[in-house]
Amino acid sequence: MENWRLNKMVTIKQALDDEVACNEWFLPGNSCCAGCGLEIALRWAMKALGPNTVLVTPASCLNVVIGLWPKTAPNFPFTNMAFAAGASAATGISEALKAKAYRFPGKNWEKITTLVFAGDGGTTDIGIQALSGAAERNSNIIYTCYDNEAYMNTGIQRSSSTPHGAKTTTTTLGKERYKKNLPAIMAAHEIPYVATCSISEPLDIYKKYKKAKTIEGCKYIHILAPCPPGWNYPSEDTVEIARLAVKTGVWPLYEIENGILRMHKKSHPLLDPSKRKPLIDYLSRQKRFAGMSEQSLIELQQNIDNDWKMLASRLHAQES
Ligand SMILES: Cc1ncc(C[n+]2csc(CCOP(=O)(O)OP(=O)(O)O)c2C)c(N)n1
Ligand code: SF4
Ligand SMILES: [Mg+2]
Repeated sequence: MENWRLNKMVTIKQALDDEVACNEWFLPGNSCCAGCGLEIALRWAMKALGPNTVLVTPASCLNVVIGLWPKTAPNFPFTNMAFAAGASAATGISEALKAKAYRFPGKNWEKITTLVFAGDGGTTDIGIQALSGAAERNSNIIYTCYDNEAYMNTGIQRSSSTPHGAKTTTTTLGKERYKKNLPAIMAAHEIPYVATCSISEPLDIYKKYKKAKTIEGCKYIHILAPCPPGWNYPSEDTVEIARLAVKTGVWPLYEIENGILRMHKKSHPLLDPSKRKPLIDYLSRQKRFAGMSEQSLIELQQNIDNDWKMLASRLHAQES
């Protein structure tokens, strides 16, 4: 085995500090497509959270790929939920667990984590009012948006999380509008924890979920999860494409804990635009961006730069 690969494996092993993390909780043999980013996201989130977790899954690819009992992939309790109701169902579960802990002290009901894993359609469009309500109530849940940037399960329709220029079956010439910045919207709710992740940084996913588990209240984690059939690239490129999203600045990695923004070590240097890889390196790997006009490219770049300026001004305000 190549040395760098061996070193990386040793680092990962050292970081997975407990037995729970060395186990698999979202089992292989499920019906995800080859190279599915969602599968990597859930696998690593569950390594951090362990089986003492209840998963709520609104209508989405995940809803389907978990499979049918007794051959279901999650090796822990989960519930399928109506499309719009992920956050409200999770609030109900977490309140029920609180009531159980009160009525039956010493049984560790309060140690169970309530987790939502919802797609971008289920989060940025149809689930946003339930999510906003849960955030305002500060419900004790971890809400995850796994973002494959379209309604994949029903045939690649655009969502408000689809980026400018991307072709879907409902934006055949490329989407005109820009991606909705949901992490920023959630941060504006002033919940205790908001984070972004990429499936190319599994240890970052692991650490952020470990942290989220210890925080009381509403936690929001948004994971970029590439999708080979939806983004139109070869399945073996998933991790590389997610990595390019980070390196080009398309997807900044950060966390906002009690209002304090911290950039991930791979994103912090990119506050300087000259350190970012060219946007085209990311776009040219995916056929959904094929044929994008020069003007669209410039507009997308401006939109990305504006998001970075917002992050930089927040960091600057913190420091002064
Ligand atoms: C109220 C309602 N409208 C539409 C659907 C059909 N539907 C099921 S999954 C899905 C797409 C979900 O997209 P997203 O949340 O992005 O998850 P993904 O499929 O991309 O994983 C749709 C439209 C539904 N189940 N319920
Ligand atoms: S369509 Fe995309 S998100 Fe859905 S299972 Fe396949 S790769 Fe995963
Ligand atoms: Mg989606």
